[in-house]
Amino acid sequence: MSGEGDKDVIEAKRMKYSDGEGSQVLKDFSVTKILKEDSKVKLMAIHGKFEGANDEAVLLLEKLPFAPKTVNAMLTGSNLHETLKNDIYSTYEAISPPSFPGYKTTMIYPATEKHIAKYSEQDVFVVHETKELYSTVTKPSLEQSSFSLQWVYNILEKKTESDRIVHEDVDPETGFILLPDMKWDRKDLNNLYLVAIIKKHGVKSLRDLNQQHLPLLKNILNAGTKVIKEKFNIPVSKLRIYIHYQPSYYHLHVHFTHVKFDAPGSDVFRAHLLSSVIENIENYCDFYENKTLSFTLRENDNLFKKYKEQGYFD
Ligand code: M7G
Repeated sequence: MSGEGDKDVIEAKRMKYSDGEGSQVLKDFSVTKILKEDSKVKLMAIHGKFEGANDEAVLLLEKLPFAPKTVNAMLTGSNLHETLKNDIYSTYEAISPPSFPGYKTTMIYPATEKHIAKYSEQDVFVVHETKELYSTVTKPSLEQSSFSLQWVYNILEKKTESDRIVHEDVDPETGFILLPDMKWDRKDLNNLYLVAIIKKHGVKSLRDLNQQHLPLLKNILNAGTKVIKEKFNIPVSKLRIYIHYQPSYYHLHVHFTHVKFDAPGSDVFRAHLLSSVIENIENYCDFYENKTLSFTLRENDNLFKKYKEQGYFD
């Protein structure tokens, strides 16, 4: 929880951040712990603090992809330090000019214990959630503790990110807002990542979906793919369109990613193709009420603790 005294500091950080003063924001940041390091996707998650504030922060650092249009200018402006030379082979450590993309930073501030856990390296366990386990373990646990949906409501109420909206359908039952996901740099189309957030409140996840949601799901699929073709010239044959189960945020949303982008959470334990979801419900209206759904949990997840208390992993 934020102490009263932190409020001004937090607000100042927020303002600085949204003003685009990126380089200034991290000046008084200090690292408490490296939560996760992934050399394959070049990502690091850091737990840290700002000088003079009691609140915790989580910072995600991600190396950005090279931009084909500017690669030549980047190379000619770089400083190279030779690290190996052998016959025709040589390697260098390169320092690119300041104007070229270095890394992308995502800041979560103030971060809760759950955010710190979400981005920490942890042991992973598989759960096969039956209909009964959902109602006795998962559902009560979600009601007790899940991530705040404030950012979702801010988008739906046009308080934030409204200038980024790619498409909006205002229908209260079948409507949604399509906009860039926080994970996308909004530059490289090969990494395109949009998220469709439904207007209707109260649909928590895949588990809640039945035939009454078919018009909504079909609308997201059809209108979403149409607008992505029009605005980004990416055809449906290049899109991976899916719903996460379990999601982090329990207000139904659909992920649209470029098929070339190996998006986190696009594996069999998490991603359910929207087209298959629609077909399953068309075939069996209560498919997701009855289906055993498999997913992974990490040892610091609240849900993992609930399953453990029930003796699920014994
Ligand atoms: P999820 O399946 O609930 O959780 O997806 P995950 O984060 O574990 O994948 C939520 C999606 O919303 C993710 O792809 C997030 O990157 C994205 N997202 C989260 N937040 C807090 C924001 C935000 O503030 N703005 C936008 N545009 N996207 C967000």
